Amino acid sequence: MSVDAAVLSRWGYDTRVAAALVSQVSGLEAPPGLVLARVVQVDRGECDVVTAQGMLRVGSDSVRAQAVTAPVTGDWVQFVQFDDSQGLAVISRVLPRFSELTRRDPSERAGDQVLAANFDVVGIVAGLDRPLPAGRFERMLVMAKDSRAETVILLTKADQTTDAAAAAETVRAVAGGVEVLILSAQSGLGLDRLRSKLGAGRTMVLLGASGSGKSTLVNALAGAEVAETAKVRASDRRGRHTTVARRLVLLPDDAGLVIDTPGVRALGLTDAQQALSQVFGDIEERGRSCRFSDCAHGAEPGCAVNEAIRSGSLDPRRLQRFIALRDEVARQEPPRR
Ligand SMILES: Nc1nc2c(ncn2[C@@H]2O[C@H](COP(=O)(O)OP(=O)(O)OP(=O)(O)O)[C@@H](O)[C@H]2O)c(=O)[nH]1
Ligand SMILES: [Mg+2]
Ligand SMILES: [Zn+2]
Repeated sequence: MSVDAAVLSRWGYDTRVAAALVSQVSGLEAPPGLVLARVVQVDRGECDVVTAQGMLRVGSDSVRAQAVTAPVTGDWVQFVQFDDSQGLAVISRVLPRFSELTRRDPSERAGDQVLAANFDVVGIVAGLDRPLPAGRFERMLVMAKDSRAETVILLTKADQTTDAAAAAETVRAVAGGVEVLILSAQSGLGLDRLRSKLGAGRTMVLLGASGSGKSTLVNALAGAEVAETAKVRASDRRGRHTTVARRLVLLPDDAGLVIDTPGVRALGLTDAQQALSQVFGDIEERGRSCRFSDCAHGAEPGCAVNEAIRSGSLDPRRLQRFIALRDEVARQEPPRR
């Protein structure tokens, strides 16, 4: 490992990044003196990146640059280091990602939006100070599974409820085997278990509604106020969209890295067919016994899924949520050729 790589390993440099580095540029001569960096934050066409020499601001103009992909938080990139007088260095390559969190653009005008890249774990955060809507979990679970990283559900603010264990059971019922942790940033409950999901060079991205407690968890892990937090509205427990940018935070003592994200307003889904079957594997399993192999589990005769509902072994609301998500995914997928 080069000296630079050794320094950057705290920031997540590992064999996957090394492989991505050499897998690059077929036919394209790599310019000499490329600097390797990880994107900490993207801000209006510029990026804060970390190199072996420290933090730096570089351009992310993907038109001027050869980069075909727009860099996002967590990306590994390379840029040409100019002599200081030449102004802002511009990223010339974004390395292939080993994981990415994607949502459909809420305005529906642009295509998919990549929220973060190159993380090992997705932490789906929900606050126990408010009701836990199963539909929202399933939606976030599909996104998380689609990202190619490990998933964990983080039920935080356990100090705000009298029965955290019961809430966790409700979530486990839709979580399809995903680990559910009960946490409190206030009392410190569960934080050691959360830390064990991280560790040197490992990155976790936090996903969840505004006010669910993501930034507070980042601060608890960091042991310092590194992220801004704000009270939720007392009237309806809704958050205030306090965090405005996705930011990669290096935890002290080589405890790993966390990407804090703003509360997502609209969670679109993308190319999520496979992830959908993971989250709703039980429905798919039952569907194999339907009379028609392409049964949509609507009014078809001999539908094993609807039979499971009649017999009480499947929650009809779960089937409704499955159908809604399945149809949403189908609308987004390009027609099969
Ligand atoms: N009692 C208690 N309050 C918490 C806990 N975690 C977070 N909070 C409070 O919940 C509120 C919202 O927390 P944030 O961390 O700002 O939420 P967020 O998910 O980052 O929200 P956005 O940045 O808007 O997406 C703050 O007032 C926190 O103090 C907890 O474990 N216990
Ligand atoms: Mg926040
Ligand atoms: Zn069926």
